[in-house]
Amino acid sequence: YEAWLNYGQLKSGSLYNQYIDWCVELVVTEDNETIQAAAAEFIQGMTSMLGKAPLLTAKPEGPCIVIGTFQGGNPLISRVFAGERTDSLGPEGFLIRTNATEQCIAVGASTPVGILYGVFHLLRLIGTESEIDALNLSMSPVNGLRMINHWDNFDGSIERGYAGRSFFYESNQFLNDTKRLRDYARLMSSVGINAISINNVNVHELESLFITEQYLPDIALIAGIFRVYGIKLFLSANFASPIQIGALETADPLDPAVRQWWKDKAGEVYRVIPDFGGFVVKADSENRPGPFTYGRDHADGANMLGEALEPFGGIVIWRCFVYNCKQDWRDRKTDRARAAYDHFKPLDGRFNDNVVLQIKNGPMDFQVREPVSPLFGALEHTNHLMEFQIAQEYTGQQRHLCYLVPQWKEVLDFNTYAKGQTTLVKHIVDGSVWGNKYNGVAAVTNVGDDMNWTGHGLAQANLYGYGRLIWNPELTAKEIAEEWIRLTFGTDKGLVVAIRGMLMDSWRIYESYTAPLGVGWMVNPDHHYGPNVDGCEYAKWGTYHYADHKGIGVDRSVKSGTGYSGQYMGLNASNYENLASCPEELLLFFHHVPYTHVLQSGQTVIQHIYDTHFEGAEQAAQLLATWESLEGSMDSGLYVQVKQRLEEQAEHAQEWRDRINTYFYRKSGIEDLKGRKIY
Ligand code: GCW
Repeated sequence: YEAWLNYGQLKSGSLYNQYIDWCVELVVTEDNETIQAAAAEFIQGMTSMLGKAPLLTAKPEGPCIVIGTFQGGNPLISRVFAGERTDSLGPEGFLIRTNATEQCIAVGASTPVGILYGVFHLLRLIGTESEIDALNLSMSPVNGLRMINHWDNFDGSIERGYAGRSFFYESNQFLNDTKRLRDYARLMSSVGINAISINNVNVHELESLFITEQYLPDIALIAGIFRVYGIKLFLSANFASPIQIGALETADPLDPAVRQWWKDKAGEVYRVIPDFGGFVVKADSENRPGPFTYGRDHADGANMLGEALEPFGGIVIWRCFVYNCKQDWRDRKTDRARAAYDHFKPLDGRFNDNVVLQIKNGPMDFQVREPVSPLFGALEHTNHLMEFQIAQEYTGQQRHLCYLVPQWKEVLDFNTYAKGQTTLVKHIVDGSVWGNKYNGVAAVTNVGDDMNWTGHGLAQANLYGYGRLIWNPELTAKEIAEEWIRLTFGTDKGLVVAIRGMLMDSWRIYESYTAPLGVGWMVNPDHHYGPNVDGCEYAKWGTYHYADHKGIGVDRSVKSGTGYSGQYMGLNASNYENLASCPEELLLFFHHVPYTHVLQSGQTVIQHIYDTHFEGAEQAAQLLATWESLEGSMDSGLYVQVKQRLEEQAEHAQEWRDRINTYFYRKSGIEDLKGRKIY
């Protein structure tokens, strides 16, 4: 339950002595709830890690830890950071300095939340057993908004939730479990999350009422807990609210009465929650209402809400997941991959300053492998956020191990060629390329009321890793994995290396026994779990692989296909366009090829499918074997829980292997060169 904040007892030794020496006293002089929360966290963490509580004091008598804002009047902080240039730290950054003369380790920041982040960092250093004798650190988050989206429903269910039920609601009531909410806020804040939307983007009837006086007091309670930890609360809003919960007959964004309704509504919300973050909106997407009903476009819709929130400093986060979800599978012209770009690129420059578009990382929907959405780089005059999915909807639903940080890193490191030869996605989303006022990353979370938050114990690494990565996209996936393991399991070398290896290999393993070469979607419709090669093939959702007896893949070239590859810039467009230069992991995303097409490895596509599926299933079994070798070196409850999931994964990987191999063997009639068993 404590996850990476379990603050396990450290072993005695030289580092332990170092920590004991420095942490005799904790000096705090400011009476601010966030700084007090930081102090409480430090005392809890140190007491648990060292078995000895630091003494809280305003005047130290010897070596100490001191925390405070630069302008907060603490003389020790003033002396340690005298003459320091602190403006570039920003409102959320912090400094940590070991000062031998003053006999202290000082955590300084411009704001209380900076102090809190600094304290969490110091605890992380100690928890991972790092030296603290000579610290000289300056850290600030790279991304402005570091957001979590919940898809929790008021009835307690969670759309695409794989870790139990909601801990916000049950049976259309607020649970108001303040302890759990506070612990959740601590977890999120410890990895730098500063914004959380607490209800599903599919806003149903009762959730539409969240912005009324009936429920605002409950929401305010959650916002109050979040506030202490530097987190702004957001709500998903129903675009049709003026009709649904107001007395209007239209939700037309250009209708003056509708505009006034939203302005009044914003006023009501801010009276109860003065620092309310704003609205997240899924409009004209998968049957949700939106401006299209009134012949208006997304800029009209988003700007109307922007205008209403503007006087209060709120923002509108408007999702770009807009596509035709009633496609006829016979229609080979419409390409869902094109949709976000086709809808939003023409609107670039028309959005208000406090409107932020939220774009899924890929053009389809969080598949195990997709190209990066071509909207990154294409929007020069519009605030926008990246949207990732921590919830493993298509990546094993927290029953399979799939550490997603390497995937997210690939996306962030992608070169768009948008402004010169090197224009990486991470520099677009952090706002530095176009100078966006609002920037950052959001992600659909993977938590629920399961005791361990994420169902699969190792899925906590994705939650932790998401926060750490978007705070600083320069961290490597391996560093992040290692940090998480050390904080969660302790610093035993063998354990760290083994679990790190499992995490680092897991995405590739999952990819290899599921959908080959970027084609995606070979899952059961509705719940999206498990193999079903044709599960989405004749569906209305625009999700096809077009396998026949000769070949497979979607031709998205400009020359002969849907033209999607033409949405990219620079070398990307030509690389994807041409079969010869298309990166092979995305081959079937961009091209339809015969099974006999020869890959760079010298193997045919069909043989590649057979090989990767056999290997993937073997590697899944190996994950289990590695885990079993760790028995006895960790808490047995955790060991058993993860073991059960890995057993399921190993077994289920065989199902994937056999279904996919059999399907393609029967379609193609081509034998496996290695003569393995295919059914
Ligand atoms: O991937 C799809 C999911 C839906 C989800 C939608 C979205 C919240 O299957 O469950 O709806 O994406 O992102 O809006």
